[in-house]
Amino acid sequence: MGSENPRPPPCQLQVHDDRGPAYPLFLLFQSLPLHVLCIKEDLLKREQDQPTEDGARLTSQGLASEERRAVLEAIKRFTIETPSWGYGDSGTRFKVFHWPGAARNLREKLADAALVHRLTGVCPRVAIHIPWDKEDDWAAVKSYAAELGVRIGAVNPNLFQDEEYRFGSLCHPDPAVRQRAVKHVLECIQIAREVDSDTISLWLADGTNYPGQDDLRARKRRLEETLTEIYAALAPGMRLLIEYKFFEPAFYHTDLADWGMAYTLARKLGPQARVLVDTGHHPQGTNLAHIVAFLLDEDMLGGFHFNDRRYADDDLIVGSQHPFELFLVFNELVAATTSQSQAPRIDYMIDQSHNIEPKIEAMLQSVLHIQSAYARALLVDRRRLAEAQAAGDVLGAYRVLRDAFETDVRPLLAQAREEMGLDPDPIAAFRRSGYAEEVARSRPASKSGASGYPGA
Ligand SMILES: [Mn+2]
Repeated sequence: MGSENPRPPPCQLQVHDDRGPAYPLFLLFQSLPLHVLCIKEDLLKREQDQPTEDGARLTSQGLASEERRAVLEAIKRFTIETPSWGYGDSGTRFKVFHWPGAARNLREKLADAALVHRLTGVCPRVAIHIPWDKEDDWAAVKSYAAELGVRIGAVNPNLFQDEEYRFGSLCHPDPAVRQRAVKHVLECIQIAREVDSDTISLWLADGTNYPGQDDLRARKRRLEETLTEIYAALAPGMRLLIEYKFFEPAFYHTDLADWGMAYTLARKLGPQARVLVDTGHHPQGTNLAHIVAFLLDEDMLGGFHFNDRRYADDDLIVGSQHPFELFLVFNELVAATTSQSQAPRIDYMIDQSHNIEPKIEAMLQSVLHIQSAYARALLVDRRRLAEAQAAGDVLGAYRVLRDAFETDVRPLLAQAREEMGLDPDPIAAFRRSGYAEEVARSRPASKSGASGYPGA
């Protein structure tokens, strides 16, 4: 049971269960009148500028206080799932650099993820990847995670690392290989049952490299067939999130290339299937906010894999390259979920690998950037926006969004953390904690491969 794992610092926060009623933050917003949702950022700015007298007056009376409280409560309830693979060494096909103290197995990954949760208060779930995180005793994993104050989130099957998958997995021309892939996903469903997870997050590396290599329609039909078999094995209430990507590792075509293909298959499968948007899986210039809005309106959005990118699937820190785009995605989420009577369940997950940067700090930075984007989206004055849109006021509408985006939400986020019994600055708290130094001492580097993701 990993006696080499450093003891985590004492837990200071109350772990809230976000698996109860789905997304209570949205329910909270639904219970408030629309004008309360339309936060006036000028009030918030005044409060930040004059944090003593004026701030006290604003927070102690009337609407401003009510608005601020709604935003604070929403921020506190918004949870983010972190990925086990983000805590271990990873790299490119050129080199995997070892980070001193990087987690070497699932238990160490869970310990690091639990620290991220203790510091932020909003990361109670950890996604796992099979077989990278494969263990013999899942009941023991479940209780170890619970001891640490976290639990297992989405189970991610791996359909790209076996020799047999050279020409694909669920779409492979050979039925025996397809059955092997189905069997692996069924094993993941079983693992999910054992760790009390209700989510299978499925990404396929399937595709071809050359025109004519395989029959595209035949591959589509094979995929429908194998996914149907998988869907039938889901436990009641379990979700199958279908993740698309337009290229890589295949370069001519990818069997699940875009949201429309994932949507079509999810629709055919049934209500337990939804689309997962990985923010790094689109061609340059794709409008992510539009895809999110469309899927939300069709109630087909099941979750996110957040990361940022500049050229390909770079898996960089969320919001580090295109913060305005991240804000616009959250703007659609807030807009859609506050106007619906039944809030959809959407899983907010990070999918990153950290090649040259410290793993835990990179994860914390991503969580903070997501919280900033969300908080800013909550500040959008939706009444003013609707008025500007109705009046054809192009730039007026744009400025409503821009005003919210440019609002400094750090004081709000700091207050939310303080109310949760947390340090207002999780990264500073992490740097002070000595955890990085401790794991660098107690986790010697493994001597295995020096290159090839995730071969560290
Ligand atoms: Mn992903």
